[in-house]
Amino acid sequence: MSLLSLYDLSLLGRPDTPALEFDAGGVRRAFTFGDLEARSNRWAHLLAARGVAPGDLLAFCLPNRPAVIDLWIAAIKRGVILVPINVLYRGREIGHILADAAPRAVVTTADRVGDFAGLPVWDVDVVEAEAGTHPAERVAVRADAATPAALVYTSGTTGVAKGAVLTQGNFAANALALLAAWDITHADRYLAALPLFHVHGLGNGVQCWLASGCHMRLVERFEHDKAVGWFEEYRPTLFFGVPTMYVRLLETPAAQAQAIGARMRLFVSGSAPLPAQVLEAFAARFGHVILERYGMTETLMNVSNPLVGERRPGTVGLPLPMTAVRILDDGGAPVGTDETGELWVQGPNVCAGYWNRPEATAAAFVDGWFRTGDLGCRAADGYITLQGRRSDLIIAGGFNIYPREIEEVLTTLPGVREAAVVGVPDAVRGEVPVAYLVGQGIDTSAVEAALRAQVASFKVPRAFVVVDALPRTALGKVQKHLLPPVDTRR
Ligand code: MLC
Ligand code: AMP
Repeated sequence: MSLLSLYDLSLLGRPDTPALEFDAGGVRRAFTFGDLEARSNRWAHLLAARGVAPGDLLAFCLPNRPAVIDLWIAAIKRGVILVPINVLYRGREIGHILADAAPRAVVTTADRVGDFAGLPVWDVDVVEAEAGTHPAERVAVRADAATPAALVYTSGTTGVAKGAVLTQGNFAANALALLAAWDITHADRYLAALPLFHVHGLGNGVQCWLASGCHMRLVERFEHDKAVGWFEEYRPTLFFGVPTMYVRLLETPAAQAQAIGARMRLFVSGSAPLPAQVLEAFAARFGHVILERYGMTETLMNVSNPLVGERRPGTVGLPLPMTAVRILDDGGAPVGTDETGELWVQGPNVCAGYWNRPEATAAAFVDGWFRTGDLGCRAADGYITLQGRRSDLIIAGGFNIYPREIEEVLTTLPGVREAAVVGVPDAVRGEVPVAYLVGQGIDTSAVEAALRAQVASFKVPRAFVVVDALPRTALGKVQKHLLPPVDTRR
């Protein structure tokens, strides 16, 4: 199945239905599905006119705005593979993606044009205006479930950011599974505050919206001091968020929270663990038990608590329709009930592999099953609980941080001989990174400033601790759990 045939239920089937609204500079822009069909056709013509052929890669680094939607639908129509880039990424992170994917061009905002050396950079405002000069008639290439739709970079289980090749079939299967599991229909109103450069916002939010034909209010980014106002004014029925957003929403005054909760149908959380006490506090305040689900960039969504039935705190629930989950020990044998093992998944939601990395792909896939690197156990009644990861990945506010990447940059800075980065618990972000440094005459403020210039702000450690030596095993491996505790409270 091509993804467009799913979108067509909305784009062609409900042309006069309001589809999308977005506020910019105090002005509301509103679009019907028919408008989106015409706009994306114009963008598809523009891609052709600018020499982007089916199968080509095109990167974008954009805050949420309607142009991302136009670009996405146009790329599906033209068979172009999009490469989303996190807007918080800096030079070296961007450089890695550009070197690895070698896209034809990148679409970005005027202020970021200088960040993308060595390839054509398209100013999104220029492109949007130019698209308006192209015809509104549909052009669409033949595509099927195996046609790649996006290359989404993730640090995955090994630390080097790799591009997961997500196909049209992956996105379609994920959308259909979520529509069925969460009963999303045209009657929903979805408040979209997740960034569209990650699969939570793009793979779940945008796909469920287009496949169901519901209404979407898109906001540029989640801002906790504005979020309550959005809920009050837009009156959504559906919200997808990372745990940090729910922690922020707990600050909502009780009466307002009750009123918002009374109008909502479903709050979904994922991308990082939702602490059971946040689920409980949210239920007390908003009158809703948040539905927690589990996914990955490489697999889109795998496991979800049920819409009807028990949403069990601390668990991610049961495998989604079409997805199978095995929990295996180090030798590849199934573990028993309540025993910990690695989750392996299989289904039409699982990516085709990693871009240009046959060895990483071969290591991740065994007999058609994808090794997630996540550890967990399954209760007798099937509910799955995640218990950590095989790697030392840190997840801060739903953004991934791979310690080794930060350690490598730190050891290039003046005075720093060795570095170890660990995650420490944080009430709002879930985890935050902390750095331990060994060296001579280290100026931690200078180290922080130099690091900030090179990596995304969420990766900059909350504290820098200078120590005499890093605790190591006899084989020289750093024993991170033996590093002295540090207070990161603000
Ligand atoms: C955060 N910041 C952004 C931003 N999000 N800047 C621009 N655009 C965005 N979209 C920056 C802020 O400027 C600030 O920078 C810092 O991040 C924290 O911002 P804050 O305002 O204090 O936000 P906070 O209330 O803490 O909330 C942060 C957050 C953000 C929840 C908005 O963490 C976020 O959007 N997380 C979503 C990540 C996500 O989509 N993950 C899905 C991955 S896919 P500074 O310089 O002050 O630090 C996946 C698979 C799956 O994992 O299962 O879903
Ligand atoms: P990413 O590489 O950004 O796609 O992040 C995927 C990882 O996020 C998964 O491998 C999990 O470790 C984590 N994750 C996603 N959802 C959850 C959840 N509900 N609870 C705990 N961890 C989660």
